[in-house]
Amino acid sequence: MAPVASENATPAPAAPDATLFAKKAAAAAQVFNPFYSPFVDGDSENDTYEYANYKPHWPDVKWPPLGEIAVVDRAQFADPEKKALFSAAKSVKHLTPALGTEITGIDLRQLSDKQKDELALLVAERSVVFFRDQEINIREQLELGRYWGPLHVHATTPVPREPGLEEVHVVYTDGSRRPDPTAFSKIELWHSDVSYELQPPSTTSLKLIEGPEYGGDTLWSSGYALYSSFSPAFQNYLETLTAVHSAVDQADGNRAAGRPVRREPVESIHPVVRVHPVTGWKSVYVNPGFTRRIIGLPKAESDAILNLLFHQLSDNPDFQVRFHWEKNSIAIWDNRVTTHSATFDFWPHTRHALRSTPHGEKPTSVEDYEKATGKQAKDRQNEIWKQQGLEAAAAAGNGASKVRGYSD
Ligand SMILES: O=C(O)CCC(=O)C(=O)O
Ligand SMILES: [Fe+2]
Repeated sequence: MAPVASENATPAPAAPDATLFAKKAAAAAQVFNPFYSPFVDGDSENDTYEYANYKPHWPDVKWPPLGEIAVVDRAQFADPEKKALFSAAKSVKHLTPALGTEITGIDLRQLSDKQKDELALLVAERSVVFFRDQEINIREQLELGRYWGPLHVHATTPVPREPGLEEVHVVYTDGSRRPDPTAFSKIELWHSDVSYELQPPSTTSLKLIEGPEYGGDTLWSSGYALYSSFSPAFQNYLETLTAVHSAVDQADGNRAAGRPVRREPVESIHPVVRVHPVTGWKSVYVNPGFTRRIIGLPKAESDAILNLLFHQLSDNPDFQVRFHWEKNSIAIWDNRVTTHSATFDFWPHTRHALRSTPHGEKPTSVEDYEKATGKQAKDRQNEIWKQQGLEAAAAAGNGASKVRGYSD
């Protein structure tokens, strides 16, 4: 079945095809807003699809609120050179200067604890790390996630039909629903997972188990790079701010779609700039999906600042990496220092992925990090320039030359 748009582009047939029109009408009626997982009717008995047991399911259950959870960041135990991980790999390739590294020659089922610690550190530094051809199954993927932190269970997004997998977040769309561009804008799809929680996620993994040959890419944007991009005075100002992250709209959307909300929605106040506990680097921690306002500022100022941050993270390709998935690709990202957004250009193909989501620490402001550790929080870009023997100010330009070259 071809997308409706391209069918419309072809010349009309001599005689109207009633079946085709009926199909088009049905498809047009069954649209979805990707901000909320599309409802797929659960006919589990007659489903011959290979991964039918991992198709989305919304159990009608109630869970208590989440309390504080003890977490230990495994990356702090890692060899900074990551020799155990890198010596086992066939290749380690950085994809952009800001973020994203692809590793080949590693089977994620075979990692030693030492290698898992090093991988957590690599993810903290490079923000997202990709692997292909991974046979790891969802229970093993959960175990790997659990090594990095206690697993989050989502209040609204689907879990697999198969019982006992409530810690899995299912990503699933197929030809029965078409993304509805009237229901969402691209910018609002950028998010950091469940950032409204008191202890939002850290080293998160998503494995694609079925997907289109092309399309359905995911983009990540670096909060470290976003921080580094601003002037020192604006960086200092952002470091003084906190913002509200809210689960309310997500819960309301689910209720409106007739689906259960398993845990009542929460709102949390997090620092606008958080420090990664292991790298010590500063990262802008707001996202269009869940960050609603900056505390204590006039609304116009809060809106203007959030608008700038949201537009920069979603518009600026220098902060981003884009990954094309293949079946059995897995991405592991640090939700503390990135935002991400999927593309929805692959209808009517099926795309199906499973996520394991460890809790991280309560986000730490620059002030709290420096008080607690006695260390100075760092700007990642400055640290890289220093390693390269460059003065940060010189590398950033000292303002002497304002010629705007635009060469083609
Ligand atoms: O579909 C994707 O690529 C990403 C979906 C998503 O945002 C997630 O699983 O966290
Ligand atoms: Fe996400």
